[in-house]
Amino acid sequence: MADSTELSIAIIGAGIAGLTAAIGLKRNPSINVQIYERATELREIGATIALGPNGLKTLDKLGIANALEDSVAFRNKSGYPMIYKHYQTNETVSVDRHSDAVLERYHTARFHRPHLQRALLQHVEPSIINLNKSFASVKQDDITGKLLVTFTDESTTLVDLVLGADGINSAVRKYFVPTSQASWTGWVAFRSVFPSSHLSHIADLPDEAVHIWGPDRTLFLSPLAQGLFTVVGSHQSDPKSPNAAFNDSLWSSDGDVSTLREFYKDWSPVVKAIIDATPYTKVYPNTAADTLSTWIFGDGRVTLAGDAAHAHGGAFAAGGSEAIDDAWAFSQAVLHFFSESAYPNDSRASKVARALQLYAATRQSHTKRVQTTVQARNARVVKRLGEQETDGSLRKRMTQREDLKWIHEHDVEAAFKEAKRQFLKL
Ligand SMILES: Cc1cc2nc3c(=O)[nH]c(=O)nc-3n(C[C@H](O)[C@H](O)[C@H](O)COP(=O)(O)OP(=O)(O)OC[C@H]3O[C@@H](n4cnc5c(N)ncnc54)[C@H](O)[C@@H]3O)c2cc1C
Ligand SMILES: *[C@@H]1O[C@H](CO)[C@@H](O)[C@H](O)[C@H]1NC(C)=O
Ligand SMILES: *[C@@H]1O[C@H](CO)[C@@H](O)[C@H](O)[C@H]1NC(C)=O
Ligand SMILES: *[C@@H]1O[C@H](CO)[C@@H](O)[C@H](O)[C@H]1NC(C)=O
Ligand SMILES: *[C@@H]1O[C@H](CO)[C@@H](O)[C@H](O)[C@H]1NC(C)=O
Ligand SMILES: CC(=O)N[C@H]1CO[C@H](CO)[C@@H](O)[C@@H]1O
Repeated sequence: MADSTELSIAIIGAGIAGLTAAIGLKRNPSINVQIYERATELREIGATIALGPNGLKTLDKLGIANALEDSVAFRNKSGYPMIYKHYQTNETVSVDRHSDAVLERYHTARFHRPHLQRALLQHVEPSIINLNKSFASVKQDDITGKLLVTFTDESTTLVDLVLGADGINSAVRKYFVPTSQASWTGWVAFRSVFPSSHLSHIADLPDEAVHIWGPDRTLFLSPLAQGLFTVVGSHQSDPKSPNAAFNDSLWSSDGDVSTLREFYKDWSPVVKAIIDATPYTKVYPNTAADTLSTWIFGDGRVTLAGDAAHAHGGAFAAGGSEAIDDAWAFSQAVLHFFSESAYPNDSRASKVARALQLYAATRQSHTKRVQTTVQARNARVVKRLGEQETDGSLRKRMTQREDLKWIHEHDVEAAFKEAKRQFLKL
């Protein structure tokens, strides 16, 4: 008989990926899950985050329906995931559309990040979240054969499996792939979230999520739930240029609203009025890492999810949903091998290894395609820097956008079934 005792899992990072993975694993109460988070409190920081149909559907599958409610998720009745407007005329030049099959419930939604985090935390037993625990290393323990995880405060834990869900600068990823440093893409977002009441004097306020495009930058505007509004300005530099603007900015540091006012001074009156009324801004430099050749480390017992596995920065607003889909696929793969009746004669280590292979087979090629698409797009954007753009070519760029349904409507459940069929011959 194989050992029938519980499986123990350490999830590193209590972000979207880590929390969602823990929720997915709750279906088997004999699996012991602990989350280790570097932060000393689950502070509600960050600005706006979008989830597409893929992530919303996956949350629903996991029973996290509270995250889809209008009290936290903002989506518009027009049903367009995004509306593209001209920076001076305010015309709608182009729109994104959902496929007809996408239920309204899964239409792209925008969140104030703390609202989404709180919706996830409602499903996580607080006692499994260990704060002030920063991952340092993991190796095989000589006596038990288990994984010995060590934190920077020198405390340790013994587990059967480690999930590195520790974000874009993942310490777990760097531990196994020291060269995998995320680097700046040259893009900097200026984000703010504030009560819509700051804008009540503006008559033509957008009541939808709009992406306004100008020749050298864009502006994202959207109402959010609970009477909030978000403004996301942007600046693109060549990251390789030695004196690139904002090259030394720090994630979530204070920005200067007068920079925003300068950026948008030639834009439409409604944009200028909104920017004038924006009370503050924070700066978020966008970073991305190269694709990894493998997602499985530590003798088949360590893997990654979310930004840790495939950091491509904020591009296409896909990171949140991908983290959720990773977490779902990870938990399903583990549950497949660790359910009461499955594989009674296999060792725990062999089941863990196969679960991680099934997970990687479900997710790695899809997220690699997302990353390489983002890299190609970033290269095009940097190449265009400094070019004078005619109004005609701006409009052409706006209407000839790539169709990204394959990202936002990706069906992770179908991918999981296909991976099972190919990998397990089921
Ligand atoms: C504070 C914050 C604000 C953000 N705001 C936005 C936003 O406004 N808009 C947007 O589009 N995206 C934002 N993101 C990014 C977005 O959340 C991610 O792209 C996406 O959700 C992927 O989530 P993740 O769980 O993989 O990573 P993250 O959400 O980054 O979570 C990683 C978690 O791991 C923890 N961690 C890091 N290192 C260690 C370590 N060594 N040991 C233990 N724990 C560790 C971090 O503290 C964090 O809680 C933000 C991320 C963070 C951390
Ligand atoms: C976090 O852990 C360190 C090291 O153990 C400790 O010195 C510090 O006081 C802790 N911080 C909080 C807020 O608990
Ligand atoms: C901008 O466009 C929206 C809808 O497309 C419209 O409601 C609004 O009146 C316009 N505002 C201005 C200033 O033209
Ligand atoms: C950033 O650019 C400034 C000049 O604007 C330069 O002095 C500095 O060395 C650059 N820093 C980095 C990290 O490249
Ligand atoms: C497990 O092993 C037992 C004894 O060797 C055997 O009878 C049984 O068929 C095996 N079960 C599976 C699912 O392989
Ligand atoms: C263009 C459009 O359909 N806008 C709608 C967005 O949703 C609000 C209500 O949620 C409607 O009032 C707008 O007409």
